[in-house]
Amino acid sequence: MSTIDYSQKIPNNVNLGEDRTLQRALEGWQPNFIHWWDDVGPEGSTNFDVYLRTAVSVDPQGWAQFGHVKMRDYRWGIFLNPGDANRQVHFGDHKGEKAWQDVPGEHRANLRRIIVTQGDTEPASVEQQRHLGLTAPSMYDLRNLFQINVEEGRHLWAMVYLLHKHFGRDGREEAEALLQRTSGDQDNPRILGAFNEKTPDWLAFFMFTYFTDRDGKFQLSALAESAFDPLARTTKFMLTEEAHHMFVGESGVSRVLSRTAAVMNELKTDDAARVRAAGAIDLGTIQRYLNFHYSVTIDLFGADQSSNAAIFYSSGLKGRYEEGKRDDDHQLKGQTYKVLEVVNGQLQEKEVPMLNALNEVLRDDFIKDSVAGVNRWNKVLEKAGIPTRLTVPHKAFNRQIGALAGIKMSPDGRVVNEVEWSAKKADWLPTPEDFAFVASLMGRVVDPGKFAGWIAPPVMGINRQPVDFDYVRFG
Ligand code: BYC
Ligand code: FE
Ligand code: FE
Repeated sequence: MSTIDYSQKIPNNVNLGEDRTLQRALEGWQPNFIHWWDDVGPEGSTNFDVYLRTAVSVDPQGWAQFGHVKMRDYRWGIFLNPGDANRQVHFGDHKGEKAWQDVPGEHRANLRRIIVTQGDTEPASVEQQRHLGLTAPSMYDLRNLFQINVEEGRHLWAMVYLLHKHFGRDGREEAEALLQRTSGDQDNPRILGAFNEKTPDWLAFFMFTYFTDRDGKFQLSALAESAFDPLARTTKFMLTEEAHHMFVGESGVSRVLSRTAAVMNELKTDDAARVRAAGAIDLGTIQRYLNFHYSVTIDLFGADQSSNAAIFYSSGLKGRYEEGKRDDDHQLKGQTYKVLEVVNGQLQEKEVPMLNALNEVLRDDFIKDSVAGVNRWNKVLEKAGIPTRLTVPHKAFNRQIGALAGIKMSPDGRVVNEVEWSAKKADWLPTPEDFAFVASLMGRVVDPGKFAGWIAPPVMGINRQPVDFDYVRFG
């Protein structure tokens, strides 16, 4: 198995030492990355020793090693899954041809754009989460936040490697620009909508890692099918790290629900004000956060009809989720798919060429996967004997991208008029008052084994360590 060379300035399994020019270019980018990390990375974390996993191999059996690491000294590196010399393009117009080790000239602009868009989300999420360490509900959660942050930093490295290695001068310029755009910045924002939103508190963080990191799972899976082999191999390895990010979100929301249910049972109430007064987050607020994060995340899949999506697929740049497991012709010409549109104030299905609807296909795969986890959250409520259930809102609710953008839609899928929208909006999306309440619960709890009152402890610690392990040592 290819182990990773940690003796190098930039740990890697791509024989970086053999390509001096590339190595020098990346070593030139490295201090800019560290500068960016110091500037907008996790606030105040520089001297913390954190129990982090670091990739030591790309072998799925045992790829990571755990130990206390100074945040600043985390070894961000470049790791590609092993290649297969006989790999073939398995979808689109080039199906059956040999997979590409270099970028074909005619696909260069599109590939660069995909890699830049992917790369842009990674530092964006670190920026969005930078203040959360100050209000961690426990040392365990603080460690998980930092783990995610360093790995999103590594995902940025993954894309920057591809830009530097395969796109020459404009690749290097794009790599610089990835450190210059800033989440939420007026003049130079991140590329995609969800990555310019705030992640103001830990409930938002758990929803983000459940829903938005799951967009990562689906987009990376689609890129892992790419005919451009280095992109496929890089994203495959990123996916091994992604599972933990979504776990943090799913288990985080479960633990919030578990605490809320306990308070509701203790007080024998479902009254939001009483639940809040007891220091737990009422189910209505949780549902509104869910509605928000779900809707901004499904926007990340792009317009429901997109000629870009058709080109990306036909030219082999980006496949479908689990392309290899599907039994159709993997070219999709002449096939159709149903998308939604509004005609005379009514939602209607419309059959369109499937190639143009591939953003919608991926969004629908994402939706299925998301709903499964929401059902697991509902099991927590069910077990506690609470009759309320969480639901994902209708696909057209609160959309900003594609044919459904700007439509006034209730979460249960009715087109509503302006008056009803204004009257009900505060029931459907988090209000300033919800944010203020959740913010009021955010204190810093960092003694080993202690947890804030609004969240239950996890069932297990990290890497079989006890829940009260000292995951973070404050220097
Ligand atoms: N916000 O034809 P369309 C992750 C733009 S998450 C703002 O549909 P296309 C992570 C679009 O760029 C995974 N703008 O575009 C998670 C286009 O702009 P131009 C991220 C948007 O190309 C958590 C225009 O609207 N990876 O890894 O078919 C933490 C027309 O749209 C948005 C990827 O996304 C939006 N939401 O599809 C850390 C993979 N949506 O050209 C990390 C790479 C669309 O008119 N990206 N626009 O100026 C892609 O595959 C595609 O670019 C998209 C868009 C699916 C995003
Ligand atoms: Fe990522
Ligand atoms: Fe992630």
